Amino acid sequence: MIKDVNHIGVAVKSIETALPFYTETLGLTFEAVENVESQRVRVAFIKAGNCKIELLEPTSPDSPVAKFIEKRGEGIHHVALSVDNIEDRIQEMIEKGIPMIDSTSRKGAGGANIAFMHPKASNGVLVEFCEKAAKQHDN
Ligand code: CMX
Repeated sequence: MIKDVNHIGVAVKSIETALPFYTETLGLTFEAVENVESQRVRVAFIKAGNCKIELLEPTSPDSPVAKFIEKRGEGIHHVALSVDNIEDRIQEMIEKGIPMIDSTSRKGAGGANIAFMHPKASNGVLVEFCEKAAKQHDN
């Protein structure tokens, strides 16, 4: 049911400041930057083999990512797992008694359909289901 790790989300104060570590020091490839208005974040994708690192920069002080950084500092924010048929996967989790933050999918970066589980289901790790959009840039 889980295909692979699609990306790892990392909360940062500034994409511009964080990016050179990944691109210059590690030599990974920067792919794209995008505003996800609905979630008040700017997102940068970095390719790391079959996985991606997704830098998340808050675009307003009331962004959930701004609150995360305020509470916990910069660092790993979520792990996103690739799935097909996301609505079915969400229903499966609900039937298994897993608390979902999203009981139906919403749009994430790259037009993907995404849904978050409550971190109490997974030892404090925020886990995202991620279903590629039909014409998404290989995200
Ligand atoms: N890691 C661990 N725990 C987290 C967390 C994180 N990153 N973010 C939130 N939580 C915890 C909260 O502390 C809270 O715990 P309690 O219920 O025990 O107090 C719980 O999860 C719920 O969090 P909340 O902020 O109160 O709930 P909301 O429903 O308002 O929002 C969430 C939850 C995860 C959607 C939001 O906090 C968030 O991070 N939104 C941004 C999502 C994002 O990254 N979007 C960018 C694009 C995504 C993509 O395409 O990949």
